[in-house]
Amino acid sequence: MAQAEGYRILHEADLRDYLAGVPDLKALLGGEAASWSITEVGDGNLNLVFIVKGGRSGVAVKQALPYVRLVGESWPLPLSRAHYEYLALSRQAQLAPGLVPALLHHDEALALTVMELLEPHIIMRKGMVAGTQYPGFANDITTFMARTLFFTSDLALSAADKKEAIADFAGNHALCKITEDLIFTDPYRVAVQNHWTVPYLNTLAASLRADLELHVAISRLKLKFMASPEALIHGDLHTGSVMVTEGQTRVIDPEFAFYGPMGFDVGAVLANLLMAYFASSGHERSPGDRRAFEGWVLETVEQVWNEFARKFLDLWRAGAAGDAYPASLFAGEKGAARLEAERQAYMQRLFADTVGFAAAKTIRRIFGLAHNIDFELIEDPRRRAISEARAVRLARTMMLEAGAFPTIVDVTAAARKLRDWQPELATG
Ligand code: SR1
Ligand code: MG
Repeated sequence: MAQAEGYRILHEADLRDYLAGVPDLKALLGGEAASWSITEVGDGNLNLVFIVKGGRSGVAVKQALPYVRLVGESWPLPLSRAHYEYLALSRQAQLAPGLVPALLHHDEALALTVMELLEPHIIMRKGMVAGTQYPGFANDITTFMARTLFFTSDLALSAADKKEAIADFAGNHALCKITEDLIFTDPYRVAVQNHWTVPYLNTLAASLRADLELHVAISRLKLKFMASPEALIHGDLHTGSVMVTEGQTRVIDPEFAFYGPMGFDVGAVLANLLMAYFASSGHERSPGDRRAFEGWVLETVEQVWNEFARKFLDLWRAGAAGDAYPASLFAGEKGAARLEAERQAYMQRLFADTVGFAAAKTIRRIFGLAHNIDFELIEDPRRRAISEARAVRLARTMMLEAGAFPTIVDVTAAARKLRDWQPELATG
């Protein structure tokens, strides 16, 4: 595979020499480079991730590979994604300080970024599989989303700045294409990379491929994803892109960032919480032993939407300097009241988008290429299929009947009803 000039895949020894050659990093790590411990820990789908520990402190190093790690060299992927990730992280650090890892160093040619080592944080998805509650998550993730989405939108930016910002991320189209294919297309057609819990979900998989109303609904969402540069979105905001302790939240991995629809990020968070909810019964050691966790998950689903909407609206009401909704068109008491009604209508549209994207994000994790450990770690395939079928049933209704979910409480009530629903499973 031809590689960009100056790029090489770093192995442990090269990385040690490389870091020792960057004076600030050498000093930060401390001690003799030869004694630094270097471990490759990447368990994501795309990149190499190293944890490096020196005599004084540690760092995390992420390097993009020229291909999709999950699949191999047969699926090339531009190294430029490291550039967009660095750009997004820099922007997010300004807009949501303390909620992303500190950036320490970036090397464009090596597609490599060195960041603060998040310790003792763990990937949130792993904690949730173990049944851990994160009481600060809803507050932190809603601050992150409200601030990054509002301040990069036309509500906060001039038209010129917004268009420049769109252009800054427009080259990240290969990553968008992954989303367009893996989320919005493949689960609904025959695709070699699709897989699901066989034989139990065979009938459900076939029904996705035959359901033209669903094909219309997912295609509308795809179009919205492709053609709605509303704000700088993270683009892959699932619970595997969040690192947590009980008290801290850090959002990582924005390599899919581009200007897209806000509901895609909010929907990703909600979908991944809902999948954790449906997977939970599959991780029970005794019947009902995770009920408290499940209650917290649904409470968090409600808080995420409600707090996000409240914070976003507060930012808008506090003074929107953007070129959308010019203040001169909404002067006086009547104007203010009309603008407030419009803000509510805006949030209602955003909620409908969020519900649709959450549904799409769920279906792709059960029938597409990239699954999640919430379901995958349920060892007994029959139990796994039951959890997955419940999640799909909710997702399908959310996608086809968004109007049946006017509020977030309608979503959590529907999820609660499906908690013990017994799906009919295929047998062959
Ligand atoms: C081929 S990449 C598969 C998935 O991994 C990333 O985390 C994104 O979710 C992407 O869709
Ligand atoms: Mg990722």
